[in-house]
Order: sequence, then structure tokens, then C-alpha cells
Amino acid sequence: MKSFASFSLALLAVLVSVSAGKTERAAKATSLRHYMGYTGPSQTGVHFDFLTYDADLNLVGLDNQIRSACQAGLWMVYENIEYNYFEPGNVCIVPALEDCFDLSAACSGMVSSLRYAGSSEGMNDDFYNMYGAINYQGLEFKGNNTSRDVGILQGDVSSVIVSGTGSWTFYTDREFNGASVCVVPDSKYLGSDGTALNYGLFQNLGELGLSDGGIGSLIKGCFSDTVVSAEAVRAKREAAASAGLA
Ligand SMILES: [Ca+2]
Repeated sequence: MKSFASFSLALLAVLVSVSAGKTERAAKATSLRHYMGYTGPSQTGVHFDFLTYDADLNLVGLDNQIRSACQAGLWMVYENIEYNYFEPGNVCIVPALEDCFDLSAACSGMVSSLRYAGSSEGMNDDFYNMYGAINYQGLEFKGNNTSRDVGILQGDVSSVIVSGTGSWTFYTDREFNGASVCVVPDSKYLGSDGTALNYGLFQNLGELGLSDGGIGSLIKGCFSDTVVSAEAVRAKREAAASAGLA
């Protein structure tokens, strides 16, 4: 009996270590941001694994070809090259953690550029991305910390994505002057292995109660009496869309 008990414990130890190893590998897999695009529906046809921004899918021979995908992270695909900078068009944005799906009708067979929002390091690190046009199109200014200005987008910010669990305070003018709003990234995508993406999508500055172009600086943290919940904005946007108002 004694030897049997020892054997059981040894077996248990092996099982525990295998299980821990599996969990660790799953966590690593979902911490690698990528976008695997397929030319056919349901992950069929030719595929290409994008690890970072691609401003022109002609360069990999996939212009207007992607119809399904498997991805990790918060990715945007655009109808036109250069993230619709020269010509506005459809934009599809999907959060996922190693999930596969067919592209929506608005983007299937039309994608000409793609990029992600969030940190280039940890997938759920605190980060902000600002864009020069609505719906996350055009030029970008991004970072992971307080900034006295918004660089090339000064006076031109038209949409914003925040990532991670930390809030941000946006000011209408540079050097933390003017009116302010605290933005909480409380939308959440939960992966099948339990890891989470926290984020907030603001497709125009009206969703932050600001006028177009009205972000001039920002501070990491929540320092305004005006607090905007990304999840409340998302719910309101979806309710308006389903009522046929947007
Ligand atoms: Ca296209």
C-alpha cells in the first residue's frame, strides 16, 4: 500500500506539472498579437500572418482578398490603403484572443490595409491611440504615458482607442489646459483561456463630449470630474444602431 500511495503522489505531481505547463503555454499564445488573414471563408484558401501594421496589402499579394481571419488583439481592417488616409472607406474593428471568424460584409474581400490598437509590448498594457479621422482612419498619434501635446495630430484628433485597465484624462488644449474628460476603458473581451482585453472605442470625439479636433494633451490616470465609460458609449451606440438611428 505504501508504494502504491507513493506512486499515486508521484503521478499526481506529474499531472499537476503538465497542467501548469499547458496553462503557461496558453497564456503565452494569447500574448502574441497577430492577424492571420485567409482568402477564403472559414479559414480556407491562402493565408498570411500579419504581426504588425501593413499599409498596403498589395505588397503581400492580398489586396481585396481577405475573407476570414484568426487573430489576437484589437485589429482594424480598412477598405483602402494607408488606413483610408487618402480616401475614407469602410473600417471593421474586432477584438479577439485567438478566435477565428468570417469578415463582416462591410469588409470581406475589400481589405487593403490593416493595423492594431494598443501597446506593441503587452497586449493589455495601458495605451492610447488617436487618429486624424473618424472611425480610427488616417494618421495616428499613440503612446503609453502622459503627453503635453498630441504631436502631428494637434487640433486634428477625430477618434480615440484606449487599451488596458488604466483610465486617461484628455484636455482640450496642450499643456493640460482647457476642459477635461476622464476616459475609462471598461469594455472587455474575454478570451477562451480567461485572459482579458480591456479597451474603449470612441469613433468620434462627440462620444467623449468633445468637439472634433478637441484633444490637445493627456495625463495617465483619472483627474476630471467628467467621467466617460467606454462601455456606456458602446451600449448607447449599439442601441442607436439597432433603432436605425446610426
Ligand atoms: Ca480595397
